[in-house]
Amino acid sequence: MLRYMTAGESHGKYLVAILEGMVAGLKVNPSLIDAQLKRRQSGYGRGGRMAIESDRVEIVSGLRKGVTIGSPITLLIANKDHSIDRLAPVTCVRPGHADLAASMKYDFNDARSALERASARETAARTALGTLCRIFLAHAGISLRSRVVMIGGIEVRQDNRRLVRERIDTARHSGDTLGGVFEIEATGLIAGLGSSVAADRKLDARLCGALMSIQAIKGVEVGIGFIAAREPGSHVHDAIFYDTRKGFYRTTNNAGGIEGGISNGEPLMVRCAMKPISTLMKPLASVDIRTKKPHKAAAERSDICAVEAAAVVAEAVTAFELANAFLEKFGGDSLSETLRNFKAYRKQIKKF
Ligand code: EPS
Repeated sequence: MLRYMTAGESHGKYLVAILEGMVAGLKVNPSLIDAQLKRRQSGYGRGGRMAIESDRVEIVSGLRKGVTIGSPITLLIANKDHSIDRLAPVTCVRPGHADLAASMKYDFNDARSALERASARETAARTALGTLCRIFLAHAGISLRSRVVMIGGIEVRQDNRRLVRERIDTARHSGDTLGGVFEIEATGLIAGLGSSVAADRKLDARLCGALMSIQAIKGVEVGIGFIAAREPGSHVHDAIFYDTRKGFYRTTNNAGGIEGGISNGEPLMVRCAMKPISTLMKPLASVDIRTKKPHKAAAERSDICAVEAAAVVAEAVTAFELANAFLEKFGGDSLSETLRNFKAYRKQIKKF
């Protein structure tokens, strides 16, 4: 079993991730993690913070000579802006952010203490640990990618990038923010990851829960998702074919690669809906939590649109869930043992 924990505040000294359960014998090239951290910092519409930070990972445990040794792996990302103790209090809580509910929950009269951890800055830590999982998955031929499908109501295509940028610029000039939809695809999966018998081990349930845990994600669908609800079964389910060379295959993938809570060998297709960033430069009405008087919500440095970044985070989060499901199925304490088990199962599937 793989598990992780992250720690760190948006303007604290470090973001930290501890990954436990990764097999021994995995060679880790930190520059692969840095490349994903850089991708996470990019995208049109990011705020001033991204010009300050140049996220890089430092691995301080779990490796010997660049290779995992089975012990917990600790990943650190230093914050250049670590001004947490100097930052002004936030009392005019932002609608949409954790500010009000988390201040009530933890009994803070300064929402700064709540928002520092709730911030999407935490996703840098998850991107780092997810990339480690991705390095592991590559050994089994599994790869992941993502695509932004829609931003602020405009479908994103190769030929309309300018239009999308203009939409983001318009939002910026009017003190507003934008959300969107992105898609994650994982290929190279074998049938049988997850569970068709235990609710808490269903691959779709775990994936959707994990993706919903990414800041600002409000909806997740697998395959054609909500569209399946309005179409007849004959248009929804993917017919099954057999060929002696290819084995079992489909010509459609409306199920998004998961049937009955387990991978079916087709590409995994998941879509996420992200709400607009909740910090508005033209703030909504709110209330000062100290005076209880009406006051515009706080407006501090933030992004206009971070959908491209969220897609990178979602790749990493998906990689963790797939690596976890993979290790659950094939077990093993070393990479060679896990791959041996995997190859034996692959042989069994080929003969089926
Ligand atoms: C983020 C860093 C943050 C924000 C953003 C994500 O930096 P700062 O708050 O210092 O400007 O840009 O956080 C939020 C959108 C949020 O709501 O907290 C990052 O590294 O991704």
